[in-house]
Amino acid sequence: MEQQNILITGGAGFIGSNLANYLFKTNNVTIIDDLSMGNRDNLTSLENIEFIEGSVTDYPLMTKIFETHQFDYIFHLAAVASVADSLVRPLETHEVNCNSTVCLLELAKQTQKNLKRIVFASSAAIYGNLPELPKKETSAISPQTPYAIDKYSSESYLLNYGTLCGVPASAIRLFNVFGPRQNPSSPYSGVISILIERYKGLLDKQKSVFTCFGDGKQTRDFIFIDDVVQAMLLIAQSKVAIGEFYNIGYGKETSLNDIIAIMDSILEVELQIEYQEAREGDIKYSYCSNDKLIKLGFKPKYTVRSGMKKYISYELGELDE
Ligand code: UD2
Repeated sequence: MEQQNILITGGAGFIGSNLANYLFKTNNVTIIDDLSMGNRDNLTSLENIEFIEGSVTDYPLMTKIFETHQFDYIFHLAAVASVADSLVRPLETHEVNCNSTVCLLELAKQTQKNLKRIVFASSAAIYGNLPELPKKETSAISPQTPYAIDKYSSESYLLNYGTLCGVPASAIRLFNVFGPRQNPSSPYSGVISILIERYKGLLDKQKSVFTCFGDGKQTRDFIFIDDVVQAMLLIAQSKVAIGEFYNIGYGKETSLNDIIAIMDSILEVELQIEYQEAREGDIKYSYCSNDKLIKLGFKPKYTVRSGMKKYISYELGELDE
């Protein structure tokens, strides 16, 4: 992508900052982030980056941004990413996870003359707990939490209403993304970011125990962030992806026990595990078919293991990014 004007909402967060760090070298990037989960330090440089601290729910601010910029691409990644949070404070999370999308669409319709694509980050959560595996884009939808309902609702606004009002849009349904800059601070943070913290403790010779909810046999479609960034750019630039949604995963299931075995073997240690009751509402098995994405031209560069190696070496300071 050469010299485009790009807006990334949630650009200081895990996925947004990795995207921004890739794009800023050859593009002008505008970021809006309220720093609720993200961190300015996630951005490797502020060159070519305009950083606006604020919320996507601040409609006067969003209006000002849209009236003073012309974007080629918008990546709408800002979200309250915690399912648990959406159960505790559904009105607030609905504002961020759904209403902001309607606002962006309206503003794009009214002000953006050059817009080539808006890409929205939806979630595997919308498939819910139905037994069909792997999840295909044509699989039944069963959103069961405010978080999942909002993600599906946003997706529907984007692809249907977006098409109606002439805003070119695509949605991505993210499975379990891992990699540098994922915030491990909440119990509902990505499990691999929590595991990394436990391994750091172990390597620092502290007492370090990982709490595994359930028997560890639950599976997920873990995908390394660098491949997710490439998938997002591919979708954003593919004309056939307008009005479409894509699963983002490797199409492989890996159990939590296997993830721990991979990390143990890379680090040549043995992490202590304490098994507890499975979390209420936890999905046992989840993985996707990524055939639609592959057909679009997606060529993953990593596997779970090689992505994990890169992540571990980044976290332990051996890899300069
Ligand atoms: C993912 C998404 C979530 C939502 C959900 C929909 C992430 C980080 N979360 O949740 O936003 O879209 O999918 O289904 O991508 N676990 C432990 N110990 C821990 C933490 C987690 O055993 O300290 C288990 C957890 O119970 C689960 C597995 O690890 O069985 C993966 O947990 P997760 O929170 O990383 O991801 P997931 O798929 O539950």
